[in-house]
Amino acid sequence: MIGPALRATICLPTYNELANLERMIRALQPLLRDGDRILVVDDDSPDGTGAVADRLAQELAFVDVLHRPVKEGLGPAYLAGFQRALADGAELVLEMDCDFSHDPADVPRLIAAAEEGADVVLGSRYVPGGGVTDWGVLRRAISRGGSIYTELFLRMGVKDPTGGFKCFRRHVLETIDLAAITAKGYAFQIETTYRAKRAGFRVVEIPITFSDRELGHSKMSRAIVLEAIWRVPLLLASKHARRH
Ligand SMILES: Nc1nc2c(ncn2[C@@H]2O[C@H](COP(=O)(O)OP(=O)(O)OP(=O)(O)O)[C@@H](O)[C@H]2O)c(=O)[nH]1
Ligand SMILES: [Mg+2]
Repeated sequence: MIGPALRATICLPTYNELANLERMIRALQPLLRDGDRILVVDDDSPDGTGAVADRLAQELAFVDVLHRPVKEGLGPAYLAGFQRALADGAELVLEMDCDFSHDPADVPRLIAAAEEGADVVLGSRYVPGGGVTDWGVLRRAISRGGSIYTELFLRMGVKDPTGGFKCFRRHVLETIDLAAITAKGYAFQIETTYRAKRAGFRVVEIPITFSDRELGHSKMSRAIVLEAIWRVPLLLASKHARRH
């Protein structure tokens, strides 16, 4: 590590994750260091996830909850979470699914890579040592195809641009124009990394193994895939992606 440990906030977006949220927070708890926090961003889940988040926040000093009134997709939920994490003084801001597709045990490796100098760390399925378990042929094809399509247009040199297990240094989020990002699904993951790259930040991929969720239901949809397909070429044209 270069310098002292950096305070991290893990943003956990939730929509109907009643079966997963408490398990996830309990799994993350022993991995946190002094000052690290978990921020649950719940979009008024009908299954009551928000109430469980409130109970956990009462019980555990390192848990915060951001309640949003309407389900707007992952992108807007993360943007609200990032603002809150930055306002609370986080030096590192992490993104992570709350369905155990991302292994909580990998969090310290993401943080370590940032502390060793990366500006953005991507948990990557498609670098040596990474992978996907449980997925059928169709999901694998969509994911690999999405990575190849993205690289074809954007040339970021990133093997897994649609992944959602990430760590940003606060300076990155302060620099890229978050307010200009309107993407909701995979396109949000691609756009944040693209803006960071275009602004000259150092993006590093570290291998992760992604497992299909065991509990609860996926919110992946055709609309999310289509959004990424039309937004990626537009990013190329976006002048706003440059550093101001
Ligand atoms: N706050 C909020 N969270 C969301 C929203 N959509 C998805 N999430 C959460 O984002 C994380 C990832 O969503 P998933 O449903 O697992 O979707 P996915 O990971 O893209 O797709 P799968 O791989 O099929 O599970 C989970 O923790 C969800 O609860 C949303 O609109 N608002
Ligand atoms: Mg998932």
